[in-house]
Order: sequence, then C-alpha cells, then structure tokens
Amino acid sequence: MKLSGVEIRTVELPLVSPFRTSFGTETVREALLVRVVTDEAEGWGECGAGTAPLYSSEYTHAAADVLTRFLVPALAGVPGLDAHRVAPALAPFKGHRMAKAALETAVLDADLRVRGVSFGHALGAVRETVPCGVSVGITESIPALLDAVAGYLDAGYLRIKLKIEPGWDVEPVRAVRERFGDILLQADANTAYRRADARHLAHLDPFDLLLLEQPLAEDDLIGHAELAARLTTPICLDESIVSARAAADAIALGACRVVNIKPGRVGGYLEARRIHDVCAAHGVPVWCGGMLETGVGRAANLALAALPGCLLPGDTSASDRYYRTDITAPFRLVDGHLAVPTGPGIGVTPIPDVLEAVTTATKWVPVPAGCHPS
Ligand code: OSB
Ligand code: MG
Repeated sequence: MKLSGVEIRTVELPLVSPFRTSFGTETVREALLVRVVTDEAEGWGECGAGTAPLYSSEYTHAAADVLTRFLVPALAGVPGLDAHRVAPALAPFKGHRMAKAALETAVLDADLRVRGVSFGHALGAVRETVPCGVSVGITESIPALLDAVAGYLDAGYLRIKLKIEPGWDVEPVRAVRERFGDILLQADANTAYRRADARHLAHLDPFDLLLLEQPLAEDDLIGHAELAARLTTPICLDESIVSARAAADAIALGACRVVNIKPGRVGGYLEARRIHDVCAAHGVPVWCGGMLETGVGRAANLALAALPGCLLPGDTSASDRYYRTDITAPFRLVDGHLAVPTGPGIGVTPIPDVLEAVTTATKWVPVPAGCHPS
C-alpha cells in the first residue's frame, strides 16, 4: 500500500448520561478519528485519549499534535507499508501509545479491506458474538446507583462494573450485591488508592467480586503484588499494562490474576494480541476494556473480545449505553451479547452526515512519497 495522507478529525459526542470516575466527570466524549488514505483503500482508527490527561498522560490535542508532527510523517517511505511495519517505524518516539494505536489500526483496517479480511479473522477471533458488561459511573447517591444498575440489568448486561473511589466503595458494592444477588460484579478504582489502604480494601472481600481493577498507581506493580497477597478478591490491572512486557512482569510479580486489555493503552491491536497470548500462556484470563469508544473503536474492540483468552465479559457495551446517535450503525445488545463485525477490516464506516455533524476540527496531513521502492 502507498499512503497518500492521513486525516485527523476531532469529534464531540454528548454522552447519554454523565460518566463519573475517580479521575473526573465526562459529559461529552471528545475523540480523535484517524483516516488513512492509500492507493488501494481507506482505513479508520479511533484514538482512546480523552480531553484531559486524567486516565493516562495522553489527551486529544496532544495526540493530534504528535500524529501530525511525528507519527504520520514517520510512515513516509516505509517500504511495503502494512500494519506490522507501523510500530517499528514509530518506535523511536516515546510513549503516545493511544496515538500510535489509532494510526496502526487505520493502516490495519485499510490493509484488511484490500484483502477482504475481517479484524476478527485477522486477530484470531473464535466467537461470532461476545458477552457484554457495562461500566457504571459514580452516582450522587446509592438509590441513584441502584436505579442505574437495574436499568442495565433490564437491558441484558451480563456483568456490572462499579467505579469506586475512597468514600464510594464498600457501601455501593454492598448495596448492589444485596439488592441484585448473584450477578457478575466487579469494581474499578482507576488508581484512586494507596498501598496503606490494603486493610480498607479487604472490606470488599466478602462481596465476591470477580475482580478489583487497578486500585493503585500505574507504576506500582510491587504495591499491587503486596495488596494481592492481602485480599481474596483477584486484582486486575488496566492502567499498568502498557505492553506485553508489562503484562509478563505483572504476572511474574503476582501483581494481578486478571488483565484488562485496551488496544489504545498498549499501542494497538497487534500488541493487544501479544498481551492476550502472554496471559493465555500463564492461564491469566483477559477481557476487553473500553474508552467510551464510538462505533469505530467499538467495532475493532469486539473483534478483540472474541479471542479465545477473553474469558470475562468486556466493557464492550452497546451504542445506546453511550450515545443517542453513534457515528456508525448502532451496536445493539441481543441477549447480553454484541455481534462481532464480519465485513472487511473493522467492518463499519462512519455515516457521513452524522460524522460531519459531530466534527469540530479536521486536519489533512499529506504523506510525501518516500524514496524507498515498495
Ligand atoms: O478505567 O476502564 C476504565 C472509561 C474511560 C476511561 C477509563 C475507563 C473507562 C471505563 C468505561 O470504565 C469503559 C467503556 O464502557 O468504554
Ligand atoms: Mg479501568
């Protein structure tokens, strides 16, 4: 494939309800969409970064900037460009994994469209539909939380994840467990606790959570290992797992028994697949996380969620859990499951009118033909 340029588009989609976590409240999802244009096909990718660097160091404007100045130009002249050549070409640039992931995904999408192969097939998916969970934000009161959870269970979600933080942890977990009984339930702290909170977090143990996600800082694998030894609730890592090596380290240290895989956080679907494989080799179950993606990101995440080692329901919720109008044909929950797209590439494309309506900025970054033969 010969790359002629990359369009970097900022979109803003209002969320159907505010999403509050320990790191802030989102009412609008600001996302970057990357469209690569090649001589053979176009491809799409979505950047998981949010408006502010609160989940990780990345944020939308920085992602757009690094893509424009460094990442897209680095693909000029890569001979025989395909998705496998993207990460090596971008490796000199430190960090910015979500920006890199969006670009690699778009190249992979274009490549697979040319070859008529779906993302699921390319990654090794073994399921046509995937079981879905939902991530429930912090609410203003326990009754409001119980109402929200009841609505999601009525909609068919098979697993509930509660966002927690100091002051909103044991009581909401207890209330949901007591009201809804034997549901699949887990909690996500997004790094809100310290090592010294181990005794407090042990109060979650009686509630049979599937897992406790990322209680401590991103760089605190030892702290997670110490905490894991003091809790019966399995620790799952999200923010800490930035690569297959990080996953191998976390497993070797006993820092987690479960891994949340987000392709953006780890630099793309190829690294996500490697993490899946490392975890599978160690008997560590994984599941596909989410970053409030539009249909573009969701489509690719569903392919990942269909891998054999994804043994727990993911944060791969239906379009209407996030948006009144998604930018692709909406993903609908059927018996708690979403269908894995089967068309070439990610299997979906943005609906032009909807896309235009939510676009707040567009930038075209031309890629000059390189000097290498391809
Ligand atoms: O920690 O998993 C997280 C959303 C934004 C940033 C971080 C996280 C989340 C979620 C929602 O939990 C997942 C989703 O439904 O997309
Ligand atoms: Mg998380």
